[in-house]
Amino acid sequence: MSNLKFWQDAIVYQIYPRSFMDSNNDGIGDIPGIISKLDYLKELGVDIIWLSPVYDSPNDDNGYDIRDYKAIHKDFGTMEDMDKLILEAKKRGIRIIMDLVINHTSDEHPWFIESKNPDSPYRNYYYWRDKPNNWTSFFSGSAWTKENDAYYLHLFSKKQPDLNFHNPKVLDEVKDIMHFWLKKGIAGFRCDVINVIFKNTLDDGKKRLVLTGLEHYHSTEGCHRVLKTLRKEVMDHYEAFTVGETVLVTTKQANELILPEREELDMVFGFEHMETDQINNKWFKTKFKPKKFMRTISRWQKEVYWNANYLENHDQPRSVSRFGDDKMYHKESAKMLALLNLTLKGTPYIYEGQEIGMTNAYFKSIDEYEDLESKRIYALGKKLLFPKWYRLKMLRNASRDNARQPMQWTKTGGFTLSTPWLKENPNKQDINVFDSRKDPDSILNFYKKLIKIRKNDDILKKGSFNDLYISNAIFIYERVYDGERYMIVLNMSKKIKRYPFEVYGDLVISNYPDRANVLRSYEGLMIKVSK
Ligand code: TEU
Ligand code: CA
Repeated sequence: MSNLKFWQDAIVYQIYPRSFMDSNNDGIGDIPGIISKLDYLKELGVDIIWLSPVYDSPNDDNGYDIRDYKAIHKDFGTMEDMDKLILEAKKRGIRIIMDLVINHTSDEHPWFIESKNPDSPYRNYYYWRDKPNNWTSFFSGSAWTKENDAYYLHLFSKKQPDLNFHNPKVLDEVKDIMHFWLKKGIAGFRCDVINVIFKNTLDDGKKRLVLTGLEHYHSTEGCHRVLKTLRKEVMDHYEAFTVGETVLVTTKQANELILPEREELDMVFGFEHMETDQINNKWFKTKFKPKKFMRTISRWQKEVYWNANYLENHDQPRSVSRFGDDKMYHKESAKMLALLNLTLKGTPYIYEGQEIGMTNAYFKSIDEYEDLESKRIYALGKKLLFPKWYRLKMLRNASRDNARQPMQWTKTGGFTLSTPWLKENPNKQDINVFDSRKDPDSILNFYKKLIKIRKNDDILKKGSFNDLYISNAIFIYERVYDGERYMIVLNMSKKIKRYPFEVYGDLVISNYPDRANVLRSYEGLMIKVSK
């Protein structure tokens, strides 16, 4: 691999627009707010912004339920604001990718409203049936809801009816939407739950603890066909890329979606490493086991053609709270995780706030949560007679609101002057952009340093990956390119550890001020090994 594509040679930063920056003080982040922070992102070294949905939506699932794919939600601004964002970003050498949510629309989308009439030409845009099957939804409960005399399928909330990709008209609509945005100059799409869009049959599924029905719609041939069409008829006409959000895929399935000769997607977000601290589903957490985690990352590094490397997004808890120690070793562990995120092979994705070490929310009451999934699971737990403290603990560990608290710009928040849509974290006092910029030793400045190193470095960008050592605490791997070699050594625990073998070379970057003959708590370093 000699010449990288622009998306292989980029740092991607995910913005969750509701929580990033509020420009008009209504408590909701917006597009002008994003524009006002472009210089900050430039300074950080961001090349591409992935924008979570900003389309018109009733916000049942914060924009992942789209009412109009060609309009901007009034909370976020106007189409002019959006055009300005694309332009202002471009001036700074930053490209924008949009979230493409095509597995489902909102139930308030005109297509769905029309489809309620059995004789409408839109009937077949969705899955309407006389009787439901036994499939269950990603948000728990049946995947079917009754409307008038029929049932419609929704893999997510009942306000997110699934589109029917057996209908060629649906595919045409999607092409049209993609052209619309690409013509505006965006650089591609993050494709929401893209590997479940094509349902083979609507037969009953094998009973499973979660997601009964999965085998009928997961990574189907029909899905591959749809992706090949979108690639050929849309994506190939632009300088743009796609990153798929692909739930429950193996490395083999990932490759089947992204290998260049397949002509489907460019890269995918795997979930396997995010599942290493859970039993069966995300609500049942186990203690974080570095060995399992690192083995999984390592396997993806070795087996997948090109990785989208991430530790956080708008659905996941904060990485420093989950894989590090957000109290005693906040700085050390956040920087160690930065090293992991930015020294792997593939395209690194950073989620807003990760670069300053924002933590989980630690809400104490159900009233503080906003996310529909959290509310549903809390109610379901009650039905199942889980005690209240336990239900709150489940949310504290795994609620999506952990990632959705407003971005912490200053000691007082700096996100809005009014009441934010979701409570701010009181630790904004200590964890915020303003203070981080001034402190040369901050997490933010560590990210900047690391990004700068990566930008001018063929070993990190193009080098091969080999794991050298994985234990319950320590992860050592190397990146090799053109006879040159980096060794990355990470202690993923607070225990002080001996080196498993001697490591020689020049220190390139480390999260401790000096080097010692042991690995200190959450120590992470990168060493250039001489030829
Ligand atoms: O997420 C898909 C998905 O399967 C999950 O990660 C998920 O929503 C959840 O955490 C289940 O436990 C995507 C989006 O990222 C998510 O925000 C949306 O809610 C979902 O699709 C539906 O569009
Ligand atoms: Ca606003």
